Amino acid sequence: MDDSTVSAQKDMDIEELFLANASSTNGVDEIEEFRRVGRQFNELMMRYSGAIREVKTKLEVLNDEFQIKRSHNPISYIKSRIKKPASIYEKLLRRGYPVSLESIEKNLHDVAGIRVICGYVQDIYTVADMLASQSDIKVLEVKDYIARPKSNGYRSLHLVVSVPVFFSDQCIPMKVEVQIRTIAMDFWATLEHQLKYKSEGPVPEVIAKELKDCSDVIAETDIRMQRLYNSLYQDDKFLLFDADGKNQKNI
Ligand code: 0O2
Repeated sequence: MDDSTVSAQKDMDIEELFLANASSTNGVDEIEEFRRVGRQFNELMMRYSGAIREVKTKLEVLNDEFQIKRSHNPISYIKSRIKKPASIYEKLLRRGYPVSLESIEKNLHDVAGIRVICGYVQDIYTVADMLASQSDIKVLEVKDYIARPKSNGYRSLHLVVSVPVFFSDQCIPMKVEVQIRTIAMDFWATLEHQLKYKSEGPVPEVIAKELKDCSDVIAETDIRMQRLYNSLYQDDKFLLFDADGKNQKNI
């Protein structure tokens, strides 16, 4: 299947998607089978949605506690989303994974996604540490695109965590990708994503360079804002991670 076929299917729901890709949809049994898969898919998405609520509540509680104890909210706001069926399908194909419910659970880490937007860079690591230290949270993966930004200038801290979600008859550990970034990093990533989406094919080199420059300016501004915060709240000294991920640069 080529990319144009995949994108033409963007707005279909998963049941339509499976039906559209059936080798034959004549048999009643086959249609019933796809309906069954569709129902199981919805159930799986419901479980991811439960996982998002669990992690979001944890973050909100931590933020409230921080406000009371430290008079500072590390979290400005939180966004969340369940990956759309067509994006799930597209990612499975792009990565060469089988298109099945088991494969979604096994191979995709970002079906349930939470984006945490913080004021300062230090807040990002504070929030990540507070979440990771909870006894029912298991950190499966950390990608620190702040210590090591992507070559295009993308900065953000990504955690893939597993959280137990309780249902009527069982407790299931579910994966959630938590992206934590400053307001400035989010501003850049949102606009970069839109520009990338608008440009058909790869972004022209001159635009890519301009985007990278903007990212560097934003990163420098984040550091200056952190310094301002530190100069007002002397006790909250912050060590910025260096390129090897070690705490070295005191800002
Ligand atoms: P959307 O629309 O956000 O869902 P993995 O999941 O570990 O197998 P992947 O998918 O490369 O591998 O994970 P990674 O590196 O953690 O990045 C996944 C998500 O981070 C993306 O999701 C984006 O949300 C964000 N991201 C990563 N790189 C960039 C970037 O260069 N620019 C912007 N704007 N966002 C980025 P999706 O699935 O691409 O999209």
